[in-house]
Amino acid sequence: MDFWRALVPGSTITDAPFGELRDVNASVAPAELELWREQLRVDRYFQTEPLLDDSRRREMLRCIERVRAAGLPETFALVYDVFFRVFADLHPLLTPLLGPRYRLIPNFWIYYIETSDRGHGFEPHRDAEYPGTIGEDGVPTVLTLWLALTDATALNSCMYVVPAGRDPGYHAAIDSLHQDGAGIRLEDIRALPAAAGTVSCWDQYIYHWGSRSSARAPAPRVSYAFYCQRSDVSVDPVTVAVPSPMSFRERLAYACRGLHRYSYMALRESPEERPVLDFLERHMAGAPRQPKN
Ligand SMILES: O=C(O)CCC(=O)C(=O)O
Ligand SMILES: [Fe+2]
Repeated sequence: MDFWRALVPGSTITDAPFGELRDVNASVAPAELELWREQLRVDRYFQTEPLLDDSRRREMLRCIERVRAAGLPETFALVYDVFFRVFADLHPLLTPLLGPRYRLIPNFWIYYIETSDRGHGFEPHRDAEYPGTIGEDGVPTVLTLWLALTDATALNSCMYVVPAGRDPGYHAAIDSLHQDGAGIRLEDIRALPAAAGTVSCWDQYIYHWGSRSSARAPAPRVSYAFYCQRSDVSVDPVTVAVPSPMSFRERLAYACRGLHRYSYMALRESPEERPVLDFLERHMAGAPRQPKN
């Protein structure tokens, strides 16, 4: 822990990373919420205006830059409280959309897309980890939250989605979790540029990807993503109450869980990566072999 504290002086690591959400007094306008709920029901995604507290956003960026400069995967920045403190900004959005006592599914990823054409986001996919997560009212019961920590533009890699109604494979994916994006027309692809501080949100089945960056991009695209779910559905054995205490070791375990789940494309290609995968498997939350203490 001393290593992490020295790496980003001023960014705390405590056992209560969420802070006191009861005191949150920020709010989201009811009319806006209704529009987003409707867009979630029809298109299965929406984006807010920038709503993250700016000093928190900058602190997250600082942590990510330091972790990266230390040669570590950016997702380890999760050890710092600020990545959970940000729920103060999200709470007024998530409570009406997912109900009180919504839970965090700790499938985290921090994206840092460099300003060159080597940098790119996740390839086209459906998140599709859990089947049947659409409520009776058509509103998703599990949401992906994607927080823009820098401006995400067409030049530095923004998200692209295919609104559900324009995607011939969308409905079958709800139960089958298939990844196929066949039959999508190019004109139906929607770019989601996002100013820093914007929250983008989608369901488990929408077809989406992060595009390729370019040397002409003025700044890297940095974003932070995870899932949240209603409290009355059960899709994953590992979920976290918001707020709740969380130890340093648990946060490391969640970082390992995210890296193991989402870096499979990079890691499984070569035998040299086996020791890294072994490490992640040993330490991640929800793994067959749990950390010893
Ligand atoms: O940021 C990206 O490139 C992809 C993000 C994504 O697919 C997700 O968070 O579900
Ligand atoms: Fe995704």
